[in-house]
Amino acid sequence: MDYQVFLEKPKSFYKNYPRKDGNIEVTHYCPGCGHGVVHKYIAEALDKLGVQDRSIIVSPVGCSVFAYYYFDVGNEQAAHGRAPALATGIKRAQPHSIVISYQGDGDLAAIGTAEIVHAANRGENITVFFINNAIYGMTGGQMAPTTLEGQKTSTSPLGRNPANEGYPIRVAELLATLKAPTYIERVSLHDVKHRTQARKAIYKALKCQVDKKGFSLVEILSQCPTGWKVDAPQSLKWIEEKMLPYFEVGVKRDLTEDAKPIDPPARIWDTDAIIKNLGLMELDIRPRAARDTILDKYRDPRFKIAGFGGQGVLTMGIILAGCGMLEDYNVAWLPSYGPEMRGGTAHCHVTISEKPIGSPLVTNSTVCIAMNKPSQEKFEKELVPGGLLIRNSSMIDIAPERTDIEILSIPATEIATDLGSLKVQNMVILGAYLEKTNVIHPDTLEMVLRSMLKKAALLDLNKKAIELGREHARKND
Ligand SMILES: Cc1ncc(C[n+]2csc(CCOP(=O)(O)OP(=O)(O)O)c2C)c(N)n1
Ligand code: SF4
Repeated sequence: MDYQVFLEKPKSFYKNYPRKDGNIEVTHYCPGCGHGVVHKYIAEALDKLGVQDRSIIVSPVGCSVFAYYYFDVGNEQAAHGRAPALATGIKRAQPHSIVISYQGDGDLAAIGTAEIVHAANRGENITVFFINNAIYGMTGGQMAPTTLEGQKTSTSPLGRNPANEGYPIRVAELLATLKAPTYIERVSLHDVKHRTQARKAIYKALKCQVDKKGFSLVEILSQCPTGWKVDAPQSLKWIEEKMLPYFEVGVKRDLTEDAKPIDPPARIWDTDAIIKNLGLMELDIRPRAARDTILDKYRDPRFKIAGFGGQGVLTMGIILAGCGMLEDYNVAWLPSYGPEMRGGTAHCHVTISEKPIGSPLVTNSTVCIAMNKPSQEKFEKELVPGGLLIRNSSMIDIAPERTDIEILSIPATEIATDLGSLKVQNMVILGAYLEKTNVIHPDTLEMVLRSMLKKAALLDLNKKAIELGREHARKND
């Protein structure tokens, strides 16, 4: 007998969920939880729109953090509340991708209030699914910004009192007051009729993004039987009786018909325009180090630059990143602040690469610049074999331990002192590095310095320091 399958799992789900050994067919959600229903509607919509292979879901912090075990699409997991910011970055870097920010009410409306408001206000072409279950589910039922007046939670044991905790926030209405969003609707999961509408809204929000029409958000009133301490059927009644009167379902904003599809500009940052703005037009053609002359071992450098606060290590990182940017490399600069502002140690991570950069964090550096002894002790060991250690020998009285790396010692503090300013010890080192590796064209460095240093005397001093660094590297090579 021939069978025809009418009900099947959406293709945008994995066939099995091997999150844990044993039951590979079910999710980790509590019985009766609304998250699973919403997941299903999203997966169905992705199938229907034919965008599974270019979709990326940003998981939040909350019960739905494990979305990556279920959806067979790309995934990034954001820090608490930051999903719209991460989604923005992904969408801008990969405009063709379909990016979903999936968030609970603790995540979106408490710790992440700023991120969602600004993503909506910028009209990012992303889709947000906002699960409003009036509580923090994952952490055991604390009060959320959407907790109802009088609702008892573990942190409002006498019931939410607006005089103490404010009123429940109506996120859909709040965001609908902004000018930029295209589509915002609130739906509910409490009965079949409302679930049908939820399914449609989820599809429509995703279609809005596929059609490049801008920011869309669906707020979903979703049951959390565990947090509400009721059983599954009672949780549906709870939505109907308690939530619906305050959180009115319906469309809050819909410009999907009128909105014109927006194609993102090919480049978000127009470096040529920036150069003009900085008054550097006379160098019309951006210089580039002749890339084919750079030795393979110096290509795509990943730096750890470290020293005392005041030795200019963060500035050195910014200058290097700025140079890389002007030469059309991908760049990342990640400072590590701390008590260094008052004279402790400081360091930064810098990557300059022809390839896309997965993370700004540098763990296996190819270049370590140590401006003082603790920096050499700490970061020398992170260098890859064959990596380059540049050490400020004025401040480091111990020899490097590694024998499998290249070492360039330079008395940068002494040279800078002789020049009359301790402040340029970083420039001495920078000059030495660039002379040795030829990664950045000298004219590029000058352009960056001129954009940062407006006083001619200061520019001259820095240029002299760089030249002395170069000279030292030439003599000691
Ligand atoms: C920075 C940070 N603060 C707090 C937490 C603890 N935490 C984990 S989940 C969560 C709340 C999640 O609630 P909600 O967003 O409503 O999602 P639900 O679990 O209800 O789906 C909190 C506060 C955390 N992981 N990280
Ligand atoms: S705690 Fe609530 S939101 Fe979390 S999985 Fe259980 S029912 Fe769902």
